[in-house]
Amino acid sequence: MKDASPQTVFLSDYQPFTHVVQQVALTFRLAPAATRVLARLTLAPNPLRPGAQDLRLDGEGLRLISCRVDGQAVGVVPDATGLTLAADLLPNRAFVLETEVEIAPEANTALEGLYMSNGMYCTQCEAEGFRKITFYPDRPDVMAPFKVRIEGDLPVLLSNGNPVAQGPGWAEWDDPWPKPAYLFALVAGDLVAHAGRFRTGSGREVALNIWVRKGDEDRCAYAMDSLIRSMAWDEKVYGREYDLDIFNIVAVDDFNMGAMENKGLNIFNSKFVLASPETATDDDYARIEAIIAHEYFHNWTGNRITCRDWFQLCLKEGLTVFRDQQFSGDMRSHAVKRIEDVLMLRARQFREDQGPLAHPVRPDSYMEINNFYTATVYEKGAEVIGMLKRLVGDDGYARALDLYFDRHDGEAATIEDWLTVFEDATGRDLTQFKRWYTEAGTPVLKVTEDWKDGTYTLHFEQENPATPGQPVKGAKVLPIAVGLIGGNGDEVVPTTVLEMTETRQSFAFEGLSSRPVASVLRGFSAPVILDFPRSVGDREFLLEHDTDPFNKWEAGRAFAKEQLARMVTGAELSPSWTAALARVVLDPSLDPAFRALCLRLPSDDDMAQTLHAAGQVPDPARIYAARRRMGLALAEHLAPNLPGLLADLANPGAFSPDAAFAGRRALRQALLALMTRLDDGVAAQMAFAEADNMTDSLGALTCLVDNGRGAAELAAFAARWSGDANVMDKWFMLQIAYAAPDRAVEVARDLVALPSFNWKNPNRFRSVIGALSANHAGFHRADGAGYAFVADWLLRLDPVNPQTAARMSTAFETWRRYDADRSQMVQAQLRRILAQPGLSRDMTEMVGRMLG
Ligand code: B3K
Ligand code: ZN
Repeated sequence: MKDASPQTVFLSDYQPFTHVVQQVALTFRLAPAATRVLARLTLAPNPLRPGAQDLRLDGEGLRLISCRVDGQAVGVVPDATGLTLAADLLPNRAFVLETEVEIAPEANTALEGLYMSNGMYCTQCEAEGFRKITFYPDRPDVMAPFKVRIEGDLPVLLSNGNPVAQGPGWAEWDDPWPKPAYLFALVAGDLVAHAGRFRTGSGREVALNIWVRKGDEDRCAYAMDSLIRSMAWDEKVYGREYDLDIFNIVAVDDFNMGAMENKGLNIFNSKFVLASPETATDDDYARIEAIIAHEYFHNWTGNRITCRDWFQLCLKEGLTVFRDQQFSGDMRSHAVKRIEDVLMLRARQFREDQGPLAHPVRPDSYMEINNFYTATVYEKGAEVIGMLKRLVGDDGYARALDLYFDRHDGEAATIEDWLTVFEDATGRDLTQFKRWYTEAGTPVLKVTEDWKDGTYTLHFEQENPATPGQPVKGAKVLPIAVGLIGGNGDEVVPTTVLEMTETRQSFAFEGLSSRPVASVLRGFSAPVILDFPRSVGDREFLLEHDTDPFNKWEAGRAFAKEQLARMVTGAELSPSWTAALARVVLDPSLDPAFRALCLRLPSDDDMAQTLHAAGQVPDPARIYAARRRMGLALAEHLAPNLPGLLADLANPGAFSPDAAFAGRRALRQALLALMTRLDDGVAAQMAFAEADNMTDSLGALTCLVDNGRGAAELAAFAARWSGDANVMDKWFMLQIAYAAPDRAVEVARDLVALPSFNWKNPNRFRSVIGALSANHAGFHRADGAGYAFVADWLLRLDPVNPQTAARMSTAFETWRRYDADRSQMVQAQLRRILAQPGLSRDMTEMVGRMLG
């Protein structure tokens, strides 16, 4: 939606809506170019807003056909953003407002509101898409029961709630649970269902369906299994039962994000539903399980209890991410899950927090709310809940959650409500803790230690860096989980949570017989940058002996980063790093998935972030070269062991997506990557030829491409999978992400010239533009060609799909890290984007913030 002068919305301006909506009845007469939407709203004055009030309804791009109040036609003319009914047109009691509008779903390329994807109608209303369907108070605190009638010549017609009646060409649905408009959904298509059943704890039967295009039904089993496990888990762990007779999931190919939790009718990007061993990698399986769970868990955390306004987004997203992380940990491995989550947090959220787009977990203003579905709201929002749980304990957390569901069921709540529940359930004062919600930025936790007369002391100092609009901040409450390990590897002080509330604080451990080695910030107990200079000996010791799996991994990680930081300045890699890492990799008592994570070298972007945080100017080409040297040294060190390890890890018979098997494949893949550095691609070529599943096939192909090989294999892959868009996205992505830095832009240019580069499809667009920005040295190459390429494509996508274009623009959020030439080139591209006439509100806000 074009918007010449986008307005800023402020949290402090919140007011309840003028009216309450008691009931919504919608009729859709579907037609691609001219769908009619009849809305019958039963409204009443809101006692919270006394006096006669105008009724303002949101609406964008709607052709108004008629408008009636209690059956009487009223002459009103909509403006660009909605419709106002003056107070004198409205009775001072309950009344019925009927509108009829016309919309054109086939012309909707923004994929927000009602749109079409491969002949199927589908909706996406969060955050503000419902206003593109009908005139309505499109805000989350207006909750109402919805009845929906769909008329259309497609065989499957779905909406929220329970099915009421259907006949040829029509269907009626009734959702008894009051909901905000952002949870409305409609789907109409020629679809088939993969069906299942679930019996709730109280004995109600729920029909489950995953609706897909014909031919995809046999790729739904894993998603269905994940759904059933999610439903059982939420009953067992949170005491939350499902509350309708039916739960539908629909897979769609054109979708701006992962999935959407519409009440009783979740809509998914098909890449997060469809899986078979031949087409999905182990990572895909894990993501499907997590996203199915996430959307299902929203039924309680998001739908039954929703957000008062969009500033409270983390109330549902942070909590639901936290819940899906717990679930995945229970299903798989808590240690591995925690490491993966922290890798993601650092790669996305720390990156965001350290740049011009930094914002609090609960922002206090926005121009376009879609720009705030961020790693900060989601992932840092989940970390904040993890800290809260650690501070109040598992029992306190369980009591608080029970109280939250009791007290706020059916309501639109706030972060204040959430914290009050914890205060009431546990008696703890959370005034200071609330800063985690209101202040942006990643705290830096500096640690020093001393040892004297049997007393070991840890000295902590926290720094809360300035972020846009927030120059000065108070100290945060930091739960710092610490354990002390004796020289023989025994734990002399088991994990203890130190609560830091001041800028500087020391904690002493008395009565020790010898100097211990401290394991600090176990389980990554607070989302901070830990600045604790350690000796090589301590790092080696912790990598070998730490009983906390996160910190065991972290010891190797910190060690690798220190080595890389020295190597970019030309220093040699220390053989003690290689030897220490090899010991972990060769330790058969350790989980293969954990060993695979230890083998994963810090990414180039992670190193750039780390060097920048240490006050240096990162040089992308040098970082890339140092990481390649480090990988080669590790490969050479492990060379004698590689053939044996690879043989031991060969697939034992039929494919299973289980965590245990996936872990073996991950380790094998990491070792194959090392082998490919040494053997001219022979092992990877063989692995590619023998692969009977996508994990192994794509893994082998990645090894080849990463070493400038694999032309024949890429061609064979494309020939086999050209009819499968989700698989072909991987093919696009891989070639660019793993291209040699000086070739990445050229590879991307060649790929966008292919007829199969359907750039209006968000998955395909991301698989090219996202892959180029993920190729750190390629994107940041010195002549600026990477920047120009990405900017060109953002400008092209913006008028078609501003939401996805704005999201992809975060490729540029790190520009301040780099040297003057690069910074200037990025700024020039950002200014070029900003100068584009008719630039979307989404992009205007993002680029404006990035330029600062
Ligand atoms: N709530 C949706 C995200 C909506 C994004 C709107 N731009 C999916 C999720 O977080 O579960
Ligand atoms: Zn969510």
